[in-house]
Amino acid sequence: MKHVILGTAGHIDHGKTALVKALTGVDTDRLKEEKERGITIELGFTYLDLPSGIRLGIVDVPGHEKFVKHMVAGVWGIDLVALVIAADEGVMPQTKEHLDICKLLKVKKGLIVLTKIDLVDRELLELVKEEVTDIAENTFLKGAPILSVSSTTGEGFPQLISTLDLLAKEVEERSSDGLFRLPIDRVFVIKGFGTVVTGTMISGSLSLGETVEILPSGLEGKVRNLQVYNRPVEKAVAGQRTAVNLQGMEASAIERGDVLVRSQSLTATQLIDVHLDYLPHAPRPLRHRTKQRFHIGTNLTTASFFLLDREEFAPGEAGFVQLRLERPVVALPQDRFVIRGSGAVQTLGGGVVLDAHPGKHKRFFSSVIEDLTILKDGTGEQIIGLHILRSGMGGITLEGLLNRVAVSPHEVETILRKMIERGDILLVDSERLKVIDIHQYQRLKEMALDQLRLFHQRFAMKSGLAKEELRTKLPVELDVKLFQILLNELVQSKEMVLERDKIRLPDHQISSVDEKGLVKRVEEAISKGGLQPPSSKELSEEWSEEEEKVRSVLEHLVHEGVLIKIKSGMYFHRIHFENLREKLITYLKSNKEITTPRFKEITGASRKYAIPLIEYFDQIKLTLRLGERRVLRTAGQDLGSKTNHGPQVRESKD
Ligand SMILES: Nc1nc2c(ncn2[C@@H]2O[C@H](COP(=O)(O)OP(=O)(O)OP(=O)(O)O)[C@@H](O)[C@H]2O)c(=O)[nH]1
Ligand SMILES: [Mg+2]
Repeated sequence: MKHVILGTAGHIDHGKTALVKALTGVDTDRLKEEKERGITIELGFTYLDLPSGIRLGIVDVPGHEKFVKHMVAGVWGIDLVALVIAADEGVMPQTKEHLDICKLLKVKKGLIVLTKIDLVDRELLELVKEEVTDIAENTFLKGAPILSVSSTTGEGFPQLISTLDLLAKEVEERSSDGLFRLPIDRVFVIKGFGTVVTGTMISGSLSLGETVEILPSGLEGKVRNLQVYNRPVEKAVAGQRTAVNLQGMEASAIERGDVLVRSQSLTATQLIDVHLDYLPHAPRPLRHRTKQRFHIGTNLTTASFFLLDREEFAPGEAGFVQLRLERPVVALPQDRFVIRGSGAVQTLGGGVVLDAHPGKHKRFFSSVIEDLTILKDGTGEQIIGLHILRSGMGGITLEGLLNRVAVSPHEVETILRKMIERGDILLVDSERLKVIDIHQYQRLKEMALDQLRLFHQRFAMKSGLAKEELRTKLPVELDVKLFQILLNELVQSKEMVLERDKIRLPDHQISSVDEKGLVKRVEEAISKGGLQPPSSKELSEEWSEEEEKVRSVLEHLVHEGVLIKIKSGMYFHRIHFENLREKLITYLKSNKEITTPRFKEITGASRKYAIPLIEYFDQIKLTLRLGERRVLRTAGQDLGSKTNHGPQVRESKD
């Protein structure tokens, strides 16, 4: 069954609620205060089954100027509007304001209903018709049907119903292939069931049992029951008036203006880029940084206007604005909004959301304006391309894109596949459909090569850079999968060489950078020092070399297994070290234990060397310290093995 939603609009007391009652038999004014004052305050909801079988959901709105905020919430997301005008009063202020609002919200279709015709003669009726034709000029209601009815006598209703049927048939059915969103217009508690929220489902679909989230609060819960027009259903789809019974959510934590979404599918925002139409009859120009009321969905907050392409909006002008919102809202591109004055409350303008998650912009910046022009007028592919480009070297997933474009998931996927095939973008992760702009990817490759070049320059004596270290040197937190793709490609194209887990440039050879023969000289100097070798500082001073360079040679020799690093800055030649080790083992085998002074005697070295050495033997678990003495820890094992201390030699950053 096709679902279409009709909203009423029009000045106070012009007979909107009476019209709905005459059509459906339902009095949507239920509140005590509404009954007492004879006016509508809150939105009213009911439905009508049309002759063609279409179910017409009806949202009845208040006409009172104080409740325009409810009216905006009610008509956001409707398919058709019935602009109601009492024949005995004609066009009044809220007739025009409601029409403005419908225009700004881009309501596509509707009809004009002249009510109370039982109170006027033919002549007056004709005059009102002329007046109505005038205000419909230049709006979506130009040429729309004008019906004359009396809700008291029932005159004109058969024609009204057949006209509604005709219009409803022309309404394009909404696709339910989109992100589920339900802007909440009512919250209440039903005894025995708990919290219920209602709203017009503007996109997507929702099924029983699904986990949902309230935005902006982030409260999560489950769908326990679902109703569409008072009937329980398993699944509700876009275009339906929907009531959702929520499990695990307190009604007091939810309010009108919140949005029900599928868990983790959308994020709220406080900064949005929009294209604004400032109404021709706005009373004064709109200045930079002024604050106005901002209506989106069923939500109302205050926005500060950051004008991007002009000093001010004169009435009738249109342009780009970045809005800073007082409270977070849920917004998607192509969503419509209305702004109303914050002092004298009247509708000033409205427009369309272009970017719901932008960065802060500078004013009068040509690239910002160019991008916003694409977001406003571009094709789906151009818009998606722009968002991918903007995601930079981090890339963006399908889910990320769905938060930024007003294109269905299916369409986004089709466009992405096309772009991948053409080579405009690169697929990073097929599971999440994560992509990166191809130029960004090329830049990333250049950066990786630059980093490696820089590393070789700084640490000429290091054979290469650890893979993981290269990843952290790149400018963004790189996706592991993307890094793997990048590395594979660079290795395959022979721009980099991967040896074990180290990467180097193909022309990087340690020998080629050692023009001064430092490697040999360092080895000789350390060897000559025996068990009292010179430090990197001493060597660098003696040779007038940069200490960094001497250190990198020392580290290189450790890596090659020529030297043993005992502690930071202290290196021994392997031959002397092994000699000492043999002596120590022999001594301990015959004496069982050794004291520090005795060990010092064996080494013939000063405390400066002897202490780090014996501690090193503890550390590699050759000896065990018992107070002032040390014993062999590995008694009974093959102590002659020379491989014992390999793993303890860690490459450190010093
Ligand atoms: N004679 C006559 N009276 C009508 C007709 N339609 C509505 N009325 C009366 O006009 C008054 C206002 O009607 P409502 O339907 O409450 O008007 P409304 O547009 O819903 O008003 P708000 O919701 O407050 O903006 C009521 O007293 C109705 O009985 C009609 O066709 N003929
Ligand atoms: Mg009413």
